[in-house]
Amino acid sequence: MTCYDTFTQAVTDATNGKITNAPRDAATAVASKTFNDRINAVAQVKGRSAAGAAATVIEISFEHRDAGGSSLTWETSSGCNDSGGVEWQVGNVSGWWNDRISSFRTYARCQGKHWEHSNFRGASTGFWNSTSYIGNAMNDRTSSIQWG
Ligand SMILES: [Ca+2]
Ligand SMILES: [Ca+2]
Repeated sequence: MTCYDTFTQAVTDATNGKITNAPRDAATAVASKTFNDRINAVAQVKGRSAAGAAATVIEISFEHRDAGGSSLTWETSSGCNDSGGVEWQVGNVSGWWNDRISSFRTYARCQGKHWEHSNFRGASTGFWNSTSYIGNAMNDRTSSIQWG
């Protein structure tokens, strides 16, 4: 996990330089259709390999509701497909981000399912594209995530 001074820098790194002019503020960025479309546009479609491909952003998680506070950008080598099942997962959201997430937005045809405990146990959200508030049952409780 890497910390960045600005969201712009985080996105530049996450996309391997494909997007270098994202807004400095993550909340502004994810509210922008232009930004969201560009993140999706540079995503690699799962199953198609591309040498030197950009890293694909599959979710941006936020500390507070309404895309507020600190942000965490989840990147993978490709996005999700529409065939069901789980394409990506993280079994342990460790460190400062454990039990912090209050809102999120997904990209690259992925939907995110947030779990209360590590290794996909306890309460969970559904597979959601985006939420301005993860709900009282899951607020500040995410400890693992699946994307499909
Ligand atoms: Ca929070
Ligand atoms: Ca938890």
